Amino acid sequence: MALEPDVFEQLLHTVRRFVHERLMPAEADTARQDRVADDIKQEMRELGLFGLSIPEEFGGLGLSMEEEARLAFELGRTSPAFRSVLGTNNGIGSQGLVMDGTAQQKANYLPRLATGEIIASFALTEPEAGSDAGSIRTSARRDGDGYILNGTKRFITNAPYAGLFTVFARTESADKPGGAITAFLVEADTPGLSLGKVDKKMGQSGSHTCDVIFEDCRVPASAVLGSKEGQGFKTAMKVLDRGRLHISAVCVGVADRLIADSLAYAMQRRQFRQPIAEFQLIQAMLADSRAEAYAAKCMVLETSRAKDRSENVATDAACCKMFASEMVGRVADRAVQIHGGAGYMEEYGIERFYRDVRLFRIYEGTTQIQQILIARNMIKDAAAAV
Ligand code: COS
Repeated sequence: MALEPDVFEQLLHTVRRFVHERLMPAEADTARQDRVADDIKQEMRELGLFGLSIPEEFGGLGLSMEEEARLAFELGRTSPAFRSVLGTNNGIGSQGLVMDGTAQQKANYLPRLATGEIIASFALTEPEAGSDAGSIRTSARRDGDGYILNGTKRFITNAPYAGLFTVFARTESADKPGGAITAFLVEADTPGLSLGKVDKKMGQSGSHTCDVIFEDCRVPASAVLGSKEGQGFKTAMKVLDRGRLHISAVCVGVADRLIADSLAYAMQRRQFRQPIAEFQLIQAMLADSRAEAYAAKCMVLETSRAKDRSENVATDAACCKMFASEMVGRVADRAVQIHGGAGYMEEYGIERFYRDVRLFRIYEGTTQIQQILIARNMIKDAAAAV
């Protein structure tokens, strides 16, 4: 369900102002203190930003994918750490519940996720299972009217603040000798669930990840997402299809920001008695960045519209994630180059973006995983057409 066009334009305008007036001025402090200030988080709640993709009946804004992408373009124009605060409630943390949860599970959790009262995290990755998501080892053993979870999840975004985890674990299965993957909704205060120490990262300071450890952690049978065992892998894949589009949109936003900063710097910085923007080698970098960001934007919007028409966008979402995340890496590299020595200095903030964007090529599926997905689907489609 999309919003009325004028209501959406108003929201877009409000978010744009919030990004410019509140978030951009707070970027350096957030990075230095490695913390998003509580008053900023509160303003995000008041703006409804935790519930962008949660249906209206559960208190969210129920944006269409296209609307969400357009909003993510705006949120991308500042440090990715800010977007990360609300990223999991809108994306991988809540979408399993939205797509596959039972009516009772949705009613129980979605309203609180939409307001930001609780933070949701997606616990798939493990020490031995990253790209190969199907090989997770965390186990969920049936025990009377519940399950006992054991295992460790790694690099879990927002885990230090999460109230709810969507945990992927192996349950026994008559059809699959190694067990099937089942998703569980596990509340953070469940006995047997503990957190590791917060990871030290290369960038995106202010956003946090850590291990989530399950030691004989008992959950009721009602914690099985959708009340169906063995559906977890498909849920994870569907959630990631959507998440990849959102991340692609954020990449476009960051690229636009870096292009704007690079252009402003090039027009004001003088060398050889003229602004460096007059030099064709600088112009080439600006033009390449502009064209690539525009291409990514078109891809994201086109794929988002297809998703809103309920088409299968698994291949195109992977194309978007691969292209947009690689694109923003190139744009950030050129931004450093255009800024020269200033680009390397903390004070100008460009080096921070350069480090921040490196993650986009890795999480929610590496570039190499996207390549595999795209090619595999091409081959499958071609074989099916014969
Ligand atoms: N939507 C719905 N179902 C899907 C799907 C999708 N997008 N993709 C796969 N499935 C289904 C398949 O149809 C298949 O179902 P059946 O068993 O009924 O045939 C099942 O899921 C297994 O799919 P597949 O054979 O493709 O699984 P693989 O183990 O080969 O996994 C990749 C493939 C590599 C694509 C998967 O492991 C992956 O996406 N890895 C990256 C994980 C990731 O992004 N991690 C980041 C951490 S989360 S921030």
